[in-house]
Amino acid sequence: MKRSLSGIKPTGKLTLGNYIGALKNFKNYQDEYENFIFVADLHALTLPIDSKELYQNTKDIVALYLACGLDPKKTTIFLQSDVSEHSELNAIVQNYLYMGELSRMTQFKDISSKMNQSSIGLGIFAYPVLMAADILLYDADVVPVGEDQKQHVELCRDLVHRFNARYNEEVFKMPQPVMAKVGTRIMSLSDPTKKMSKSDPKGDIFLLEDLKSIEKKIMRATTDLGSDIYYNKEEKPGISNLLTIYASLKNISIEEAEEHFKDCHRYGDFKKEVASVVVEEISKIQEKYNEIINSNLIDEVLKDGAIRAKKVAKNVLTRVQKTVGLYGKE
Ligand code: ATP
Ligand code: LTN
Repeated sequence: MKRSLSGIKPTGKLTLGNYIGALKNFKNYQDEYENFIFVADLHALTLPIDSKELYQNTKDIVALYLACGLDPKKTTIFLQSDVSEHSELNAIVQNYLYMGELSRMTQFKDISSKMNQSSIGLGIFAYPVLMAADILLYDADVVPVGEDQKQHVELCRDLVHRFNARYNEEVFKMPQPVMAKVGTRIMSLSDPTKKMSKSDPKGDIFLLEDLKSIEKKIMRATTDLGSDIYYNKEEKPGISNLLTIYASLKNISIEEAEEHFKDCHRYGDFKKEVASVVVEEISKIQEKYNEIINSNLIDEVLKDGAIRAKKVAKNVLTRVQKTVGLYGKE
């Protein structure tokens, strides 16, 4: 059976962008694939984070994984830090990637351009190495991610080529990034030329936000000149973003969403309909989240998930250790 693997780092409260670009798609693989979904908690340490916040974010993400339809019988749900093989494989594969490659990563360039150059942490620089280890440790065939993570998966593919060529055998499986048909990059509601990101409370919609506040944010979303509803990211970035959100949540194409709104010439009416679809979807998630968050389910799922994940990870790690010639791994 083919394997799918993905994860989210618990750096903040999950947004509608995280949901549409990543989370919503994770469950699509659990019937046809062996599905591994984890919380990338070690990745969350790459930028300063309050320990209590990290703890709560981690718990919330697991509850949201379950609330969004991941079935722990079909999907192995676990914490990265519960499977020490991630760090062990990281220590090996870091030697097969180059600093030049890492410094060309868009996400690193964006983050580091806003920081004092002399205090950029090693972890944030080396982030894609650990991410590659995460993927390779499970022989993943597909990796569902939003657009901003595609480059990191491509780097992982470069590593696979290099490593397998070096040892002249298929030690690592070649992973394929897969993205949602609609909504690989949801934009901020306050500035639709910028990505919706956990760190922008004004333009964000959070999955655990009060429903009234979500509705308000959509009604106030920055829109464009004119009154027609059609998709054009350059002329109408705000309307295009809302159309994308609508299409994704209705599981239809952008063209079908345009068709639906072709006779609507008032932005207010359009926004009201988008808001109601978003509120409906998020309220269902919140209802399930509330049932889960204070139950024992989270700990049970993580305990079982760690055991299942470790079994696979250990095998792959041993294979790699033998390949590179670490003594005693025979
Ligand atoms: P941060 O604000 O800390 O950079 P983030 O909101 O970008 O975080 P990540 O943890 O980096 O979120 O991403 C988790 C997953 O959600 C990734 O697969 C990422 O591609 C996807 N994702 C994040 N933001 C968006 C967005 N605005 N639209 C679509 N997908 C997104
Ligand atoms: N970098 C991803 C999280 C992540 C991930 C992974 C995703 C860490 N390791 C492996 C897919 C596969 C992010 O959410 N920013």
